[in-house]
Amino acid sequence: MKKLVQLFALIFLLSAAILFALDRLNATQGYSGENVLNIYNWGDYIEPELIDQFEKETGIKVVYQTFDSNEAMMTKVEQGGTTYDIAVPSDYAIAKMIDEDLLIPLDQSKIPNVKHIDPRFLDVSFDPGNKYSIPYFWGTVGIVYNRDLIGGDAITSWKDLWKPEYKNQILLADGAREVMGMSLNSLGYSLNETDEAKLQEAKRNLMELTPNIKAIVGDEIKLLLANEEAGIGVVWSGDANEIMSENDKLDYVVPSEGSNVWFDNIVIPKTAKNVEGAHKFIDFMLDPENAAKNTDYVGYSTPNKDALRLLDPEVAEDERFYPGEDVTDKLEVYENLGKEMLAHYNELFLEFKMHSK
Ligand code: N2P
Repeated sequence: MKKLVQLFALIFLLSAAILFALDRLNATQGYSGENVLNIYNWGDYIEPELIDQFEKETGIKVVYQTFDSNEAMMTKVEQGGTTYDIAVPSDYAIAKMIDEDLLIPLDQSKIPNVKHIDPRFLDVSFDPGNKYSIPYFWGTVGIVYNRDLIGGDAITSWKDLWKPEYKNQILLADGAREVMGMSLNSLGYSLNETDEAKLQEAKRNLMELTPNIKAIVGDEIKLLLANEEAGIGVVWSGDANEIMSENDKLDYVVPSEGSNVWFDNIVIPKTAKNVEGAHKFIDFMLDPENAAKNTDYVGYSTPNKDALRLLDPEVAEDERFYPGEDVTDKLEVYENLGKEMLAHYNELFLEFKMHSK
């Protein structure tokens, strides 16, 4: 009997050892734990081939998820349910995440390719010294319109969108800052306004736009506009760039009242499990050839000066998508207005959204 117990104990120990060894083997082969990289990025915001290439070069398996607004992304990261190793917030969202201690300081020694970034995009106010974030893409918010569908005059201002002839013609990107910013700018206010009376005025102004709104949508906005389901879209510049190459009746304008210039940077959330892999990914995306390939595919503006040199000169010279500092200096970056004010912007936007359904 004693022998039998010893035998069972031995079998138990041996199987435990085998299971442990198998688990280690898996980990080094990229099936679990350390060799997985969880990426959380905007929709349509990476050349898929680069993910394959990164996996091949590093042996790291990428798990990829997308979002379509900073607000949606921040809620998910704050909840902490999924532990992302990489996220790509915009300027004000980065400042907010730093404030809330949601990000890991970067180890600059592991990101030598940062030397390819145009200094104009480094050491900016939302992340002094790039302690937490590295530039990925940048752009503006503006209006894409279909010359044939809207007829008449070209659109030049935010105010134009309220014209009665654009009934049921407008698609809006689904972002609280973008839509509230559009309304504030059209009234001549800053898109960082915090005065309650002006914010309420901006909401009422949006309510008046309702008859012209066809839908408030995510990434499908590009398909709908390219397929001429609507004549006008309030979009991020790169989305306009992408569909303009598919439909030559489309044009893009940054409205005369002013607009938003934004910067999307890569960060490592505090909950990251693969910090080493995250640094490798950041450096990989900064390699000029990879960045050029990425830019070609997504259509957004690259902050990578050495990638820009590898692109068709027509791309880099297109003032609509690479406006000079003289233009961008007149545009506003969304400021981190603080947790409560940002929540308030969300509420006002949601009230408008419910109303426009
Ligand atoms: C990509 C969205 C671009 C993000 N679909 C603008 N910050």
